[in-house]
Amino acid sequence: MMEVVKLANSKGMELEVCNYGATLMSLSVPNRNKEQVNVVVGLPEAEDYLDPRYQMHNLYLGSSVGRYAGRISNGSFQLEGKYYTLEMEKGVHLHGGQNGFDKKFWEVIATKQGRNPRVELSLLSKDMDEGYPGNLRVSVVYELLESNALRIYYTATTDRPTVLNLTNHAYYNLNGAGSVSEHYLQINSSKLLELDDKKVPTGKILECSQTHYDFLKKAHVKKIKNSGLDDVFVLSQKPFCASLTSMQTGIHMKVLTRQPAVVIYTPYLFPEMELDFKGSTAYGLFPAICFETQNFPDAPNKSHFPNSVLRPGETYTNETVFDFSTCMDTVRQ
Ligand code: FUC
Repeated sequence: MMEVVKLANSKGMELEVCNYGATLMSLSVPNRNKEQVNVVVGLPEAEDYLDPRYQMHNLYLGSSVGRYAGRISNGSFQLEGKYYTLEMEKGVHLHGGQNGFDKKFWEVIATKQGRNPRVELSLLSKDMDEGYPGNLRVSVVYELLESNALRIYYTATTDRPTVLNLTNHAYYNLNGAGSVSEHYLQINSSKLLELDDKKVPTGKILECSQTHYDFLKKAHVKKIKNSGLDDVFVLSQKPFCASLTSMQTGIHMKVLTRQPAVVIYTPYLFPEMELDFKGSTAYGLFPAICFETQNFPDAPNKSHFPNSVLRPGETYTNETVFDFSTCMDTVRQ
């Protein structure tokens, strides 16, 4: 059954989460004039996420992605001497498969209103779900901190060794509409993964300075030519991962995490002729940007990448904080 939980802190921040895909449907934060702006792209109603006209586009709007976020080469991996095959499309397995965590009904297990309001959702992914071994118990907490930050905290445990990579797939636009082209972006990374033509990591790590993906210094998102970013940045100076600033609304967002990487994704266009967005919002070219904090894609097949195996008795964690503030007229450092 579909459930929607709304949370609000005392500083004017509000969110909506639905249990289908443990999806972040909206996130309102105050702009520099204290007016509310929804900075996360969503659909009008929770039921709209079930609509095949939405699902056919594989957008993962605000979804919790798993069991393995990102791509796994040849749709297979080996673990403890056993070979596992996963669902595959065009030669790769993506975001946990056809029926990944984004398409499951999670259970709302606790909601707390008041100061630092939070909601916790849980999911049991059964042994061999989408081809992955082990009964995996996953939980996500969405918490609004009184400092005007959203904390997203994933944990998981298993009864058999498995591979795992969880992330949230929210698309941010700090103007609440239009394009993020004029937003300032900073990425605290000097290295990114080389990708092949299927967007699978080759195993090689490149220096950002050798590419036009150098965002160590703040620059407009529109600095990226062609079709935008869909890239894996290696995070080595934690927890500061990235920041995004809109001079139009004065909203500044900082992303903080201890994950090994962030996939930054700027879609070129949304299918606006076919889909209605929350608030009947109109978007443009480069409508939004995702910060998918996570392990390296294809780590199950690359032994020199960070460990992606979870064993019985261990607890997987991914904690990411999206911290909001406003600035008057200058670019925040
Ligand atoms: C990101 C990208 C993919 C995909 C998806 C919707 O994670 O890496 O290319 O398009 O999101």
